[in-house]
Amino acid sequence: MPETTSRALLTAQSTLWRQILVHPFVTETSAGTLPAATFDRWLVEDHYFVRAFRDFLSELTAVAPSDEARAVLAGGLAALEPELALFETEAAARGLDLDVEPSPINLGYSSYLLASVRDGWPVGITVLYGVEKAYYDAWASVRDTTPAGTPYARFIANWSSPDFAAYVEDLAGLVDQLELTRELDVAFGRVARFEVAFWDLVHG
Ligand code: MP5
Repeated sequence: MPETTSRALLTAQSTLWRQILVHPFVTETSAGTLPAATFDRWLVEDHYFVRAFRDFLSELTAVAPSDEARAVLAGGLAALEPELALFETEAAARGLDLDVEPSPINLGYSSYLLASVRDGWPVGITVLYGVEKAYYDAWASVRDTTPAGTPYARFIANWSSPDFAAYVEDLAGLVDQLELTRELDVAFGRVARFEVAFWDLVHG
């Protein structure tokens, strides 16, 4: 069977991808041992990221080449409303102010999402696939070993559910319609580096 474009992108980033899966932020969130202040830092930073990501999805939808692609992206956009509500409920329960200036890494990553759309659909959908695949792979890797009643369970469930898995597979299907180019490899590598840097930043 010939290698698909999505597989080839992942294979090229296998070292960074492994770091994403075994990052202490992920393992400690799963074990429930992540310090509350670290989770709080992540929650506030990621809330900013997800809002920028919503703008990115809207802009990417505007350049999508087919009804099929627009339908997949519409599903992703719809899922962001309950997700942002989860962030806001949790922030209120923890007494966190969400209206704070994001870190430079977060600003860089969020700005890169938006900038990638200017490079056209192939780069934009590759970036989208990377962002979602990173979260799916990380949280699915701990889904089955996370103890019941862990304080962060709803967040882990959000990105490791069967629905999210199907969405990420649909994104892979859109990427697989593209021919692999150096430009796509570079974009996917940037996403992998930003993901590790984001967790390094909040984990400290
Ligand atoms: C995601 C995220 C997943 N929330 N934060 C980072 C830093 N990377 C990926 O994206 P979404 O929009 O929450 O599914």
